[in-house]
Amino acid sequence: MNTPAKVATFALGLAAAFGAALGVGAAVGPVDDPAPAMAGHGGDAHGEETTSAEALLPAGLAVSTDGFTLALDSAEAPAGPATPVSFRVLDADGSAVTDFAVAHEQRLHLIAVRRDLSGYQHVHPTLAADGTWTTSLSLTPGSWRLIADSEPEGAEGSVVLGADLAVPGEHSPVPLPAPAHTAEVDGYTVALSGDLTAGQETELTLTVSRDGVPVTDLQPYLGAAGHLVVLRAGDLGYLHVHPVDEGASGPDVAFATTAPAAGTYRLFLDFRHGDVVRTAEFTVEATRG
Ligand SMILES: [Cu+2]
Repeated sequence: MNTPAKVATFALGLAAAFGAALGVGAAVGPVDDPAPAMAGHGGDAHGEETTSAEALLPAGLAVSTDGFTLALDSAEAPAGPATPVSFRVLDADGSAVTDFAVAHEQRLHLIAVRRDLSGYQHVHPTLAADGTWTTSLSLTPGSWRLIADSEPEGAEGSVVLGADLAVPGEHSPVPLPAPAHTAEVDGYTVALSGDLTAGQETELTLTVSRDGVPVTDLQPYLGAAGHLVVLRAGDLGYLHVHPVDEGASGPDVAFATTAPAAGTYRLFLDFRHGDVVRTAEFTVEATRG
């Protein structure tokens, strides 16, 4: 792409982002002229600029956002197959939140993953009356990231908070597996079709089979035929993923998501069959939009 075309595309993206943020669509100005959109960077428009920039950031990168903070009871935990971990979600006053809305059948979804993207776990901690969440995690030595996805009372939707958990001990980082469109787990084969494209919502379809036979009786898990989590390699940014058809039972399960930028992402599909939840993992490269 030549430079003027790049600039025009950038301006178009910017205008679209501001249009969405302002809710004014084409009223922003001619899309081939960057000036009207750039004018938004002036003093009064600061809030809009922030909204636009945040729209390009994945969730889960901050320990505090939207007035809420993820407070781990300890920033360090021992390695082990069932290490207890506890934490609280604090509100703007520093008080532990005790009331959470249910989303995907749970009041809080906790993702735990080592910073090299190994050891992925998706668990549902238990909430005590004082606002303390507890669970147990299978931890190996290394630096872990905990991502809590919930809707605390007073929030206007889902709040995703992330915190680091250090697990002492010797370890070697696990290299990220190469990009692939199929994953094997426990005798199941999961095929991935669709791509990730920076800045564009795309549909990803995962197809589950066993011994070459499509699985058509996937059991509902968290209110859908599967639950997909997408994390960005490099910073573990967390993408929101929406099931396209919550009533699907397989073999296809479709999701829609938007990669914020080109780069490498790791996909984790949790699906339930024969009363067991399994996770299929894929490395996917998001292309430039
Ligand atoms: Cu969950």
